[in-house]
Amino acid sequence: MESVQKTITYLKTLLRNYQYQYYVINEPEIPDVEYDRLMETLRKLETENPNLLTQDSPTQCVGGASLSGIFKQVNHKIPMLSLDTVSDENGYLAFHQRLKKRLNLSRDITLCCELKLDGLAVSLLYINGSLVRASTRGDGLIGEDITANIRTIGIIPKYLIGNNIPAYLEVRGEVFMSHSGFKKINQAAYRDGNKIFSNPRNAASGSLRNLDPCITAKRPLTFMCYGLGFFKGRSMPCSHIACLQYFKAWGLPVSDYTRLCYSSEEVIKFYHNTEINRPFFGFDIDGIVIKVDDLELQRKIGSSAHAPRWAVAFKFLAQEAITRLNNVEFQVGRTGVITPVAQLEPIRIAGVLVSRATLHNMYEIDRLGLKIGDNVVIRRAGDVIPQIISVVKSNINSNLVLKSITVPKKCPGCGSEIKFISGEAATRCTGGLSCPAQRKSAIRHFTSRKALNINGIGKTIIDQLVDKGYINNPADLFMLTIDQLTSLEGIGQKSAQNIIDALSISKKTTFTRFIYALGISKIGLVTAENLASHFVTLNSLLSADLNTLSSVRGIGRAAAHYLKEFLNDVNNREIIRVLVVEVGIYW
Ligand code: I6G
Repeated sequence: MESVQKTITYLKTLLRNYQYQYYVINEPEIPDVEYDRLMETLRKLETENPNLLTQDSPTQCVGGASLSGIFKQVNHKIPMLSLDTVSDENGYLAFHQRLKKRLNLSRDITLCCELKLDGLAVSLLYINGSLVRASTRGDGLIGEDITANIRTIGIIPKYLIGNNIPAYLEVRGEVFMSHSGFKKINQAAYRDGNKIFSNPRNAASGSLRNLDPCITAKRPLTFMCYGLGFFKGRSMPCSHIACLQYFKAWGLPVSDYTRLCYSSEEVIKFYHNTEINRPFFGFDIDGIVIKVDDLELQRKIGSSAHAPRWAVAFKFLAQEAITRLNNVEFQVGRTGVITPVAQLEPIRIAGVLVSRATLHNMYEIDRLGLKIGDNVVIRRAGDVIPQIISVVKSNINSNLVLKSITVPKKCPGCGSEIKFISGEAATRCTGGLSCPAQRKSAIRHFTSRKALNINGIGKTIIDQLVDKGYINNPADLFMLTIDQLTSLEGIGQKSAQNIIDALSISKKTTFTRFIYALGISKIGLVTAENLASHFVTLNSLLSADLNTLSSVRGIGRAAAHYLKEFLNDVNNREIIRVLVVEVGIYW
């Protein structure tokens, strides 16, 4: 018992310190996954030993105290509570059961399901339709006055429009930053030597709790309403969803994704669908929020000191985990761009074993301050390639010697010179198609599923074919013989014939796939489709000038330039001729 008490005291001190770093000075020292893990451990110990639970425990507090003395204080007329969380279906079903028991209803309860945005909760006060004050949640009872900063966020109306607006209306919601906005401000910060933010949430928080509104104004912040606070002077509807609809009619931003559910099965379906859509929202969410929709029932159920009992946050499985960076390998892509790839101590994240992560470019390594041997936070979101989010600064294993990462001076594929392309923060091999690594990548791209979709020819086969000198470009694939294929490791007569057959089948394709398969810089499937429908024939594409190319939808100046350069190259034109005239690719 004594040792449990000691662990609880230790965890409380640790978590209070992290909460201060996170909520007050906005400089978290540990990643969110680590914080959540410690909080969960403390919560579990307190549940198992209820006599050791105290009101001042971090598990019982909403979060941040105020950055005292800097912003004016605001008393919340109705406390801005936190949310209880569940992290699996059983946890959710237990919440659902509790609701039914408390309400003693035989019919199903109508629930309102919303996205749980990963931002900062704020309260907006409108008096007679004008925005007069905005504040942070703070400790739930007292927040900070951030009106001047909130006024710089374009999407938040300074004046409400429409009818029946209560004279006094408090609206609550979340301020957050999109992935594209985050990327933009970090690129600018890197260029100007300013502070780099570790994630969109910190960027939003740092931008909002900033003493100079002119700085906030330059930050791409956005906002979404999630609920009603105190109001006076007019009645409001009696359901949560209707309140959100009123907000929308008054010009406030609300999510179109919100849905009503009428059973626990529907809620769980909504949860899984949202998880599938998660990588495509363009902003961070960490779960869904489920609320009893009827405001009268909400009042009946009530709240604890720190969270309403009528709502719960159903969090997604952690998509982040901590592991060690073992090495960084430099890969040469089909256009010669050299990309650092992290080799990791394999780790399971949301059920998938991850051993590699993209690092994009050297700027990313600099931004993260990454060294070989570091413990790093890895995020895996849906089908997207895993990414390194941050370095765990408090590396406990401190007797490990960390090694700096250096960009190779020559191309790792062919030894040619390397050129830095400043506009793209990329490093490129100058060897062109004489670089075997580029040739391999270009051929791999040509055979890939979205390109000519040639089954049975993977990376290892292409590597061997290039290394043996059997192929140098995509057109050579079609000249391969059974003897050449069976001379490769692991290829028998039958597999060789299957490859020949697959190559033959792939000759019938579409103009879009053909353009995409050429692997031109900045020409993805969508731009290839635009080019195909604009030019219709190969000859008109080949003879287009720079102005015509850049007039095509989705083709910017950089893409038009790469396209023209590619199509002007005599070697490329010859490969295209062989593919169409001699191999007989058609669409
Ligand atoms: O912090 C929150 C985020 C999102 C919330 C919330 C929410 O709904 C989508 N809803 C409530 C009721 C509370 N906090 C207290």
